[in-house]
Amino acid sequence: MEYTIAILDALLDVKKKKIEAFCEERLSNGTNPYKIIDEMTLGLREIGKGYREIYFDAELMVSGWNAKKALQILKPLLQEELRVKVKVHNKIGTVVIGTVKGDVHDIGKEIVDIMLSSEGFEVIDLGTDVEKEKYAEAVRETGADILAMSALLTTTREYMAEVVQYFRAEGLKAKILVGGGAVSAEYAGEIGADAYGKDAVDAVRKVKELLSETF
Ligand code: B12
Repeated sequence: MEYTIAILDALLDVKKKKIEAFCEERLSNGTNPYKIIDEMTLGLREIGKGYREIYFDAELMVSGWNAKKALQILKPLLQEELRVKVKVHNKIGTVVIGTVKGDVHDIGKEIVDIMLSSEGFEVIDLGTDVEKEKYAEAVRETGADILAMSALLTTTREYMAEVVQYFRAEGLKAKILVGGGAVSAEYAGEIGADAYGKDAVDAVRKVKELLSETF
């Protein structure tokens, strides 16, 4: 799937009006909200590709704002599906999620949160710029099975290694899943994380795999 001119236009609209119309137009054509999120992700990546050549900090900020607005519109629709699924599944596992210290990118993390919740997992979202002690505290308090960390910057992904070491040193048993634009399967292996997820669908698959290893 390719990014579309329509999503680029909506994401880059400084008046922040087009994104709503974009979502409404797609929804009225019967497009699944998940598909709209996919289209938006491709648009954001395209903007990222042109960063410092075609697009600059202002465009990054506007696209981030518009993407969050779209998630606000789409989340309740996804939660409708969620309610139906959760009834079927009951509680099947708890995941603590957060973007690592120094990193404020949270759109991808939110999509992962939505997807995991819609599969019936309980998700505790710690937000962005999360320190290792806070991850550990949340895992201890909730008895979470999985810690999921996101990083979009090559400079902040290094903190994931610190969190993994801290969890092991503290004897925390939660499995550690990592993802985000700055992370790869190879990097996940290097830092001793238990799994890597390349997107939100893969995140759900990996969480299920990790849980089946646990029980
Ligand atoms: C929007 C944006 C911003 C917004 C973020 C708004 C927000 N609320 O998130 C703002 C303006 C704040 C921003 C700031 C900066 N940004 Co920025 N940003 C982007 C941009 C264009 C889109 C990010 C995004 O939302 N992508 C879409 C989401 C859906 O994709 P995703 O996060 O990768 O998530 C998917 C998967 O990775 C996965 N996933 C994500 N998290 C997790 C977690 C787990 C556990 C799992 C399993 C999976 C998973 O699932 C998601 C869904 O499929 C990217 C470009 C890009 N290629 O992504 C640059 C980008 C990430 N930014 C970049 C930079 C440099 C910056 C700044 C340093 C710029 C500056 N000069 O200040 C600052 C840093 C601020 C900070 N301290 O964090 C660089 C990073 C380069 C690098 N490799 O280090 C990028 C790649 C742009 C570029 N090409 O240079 N940015």
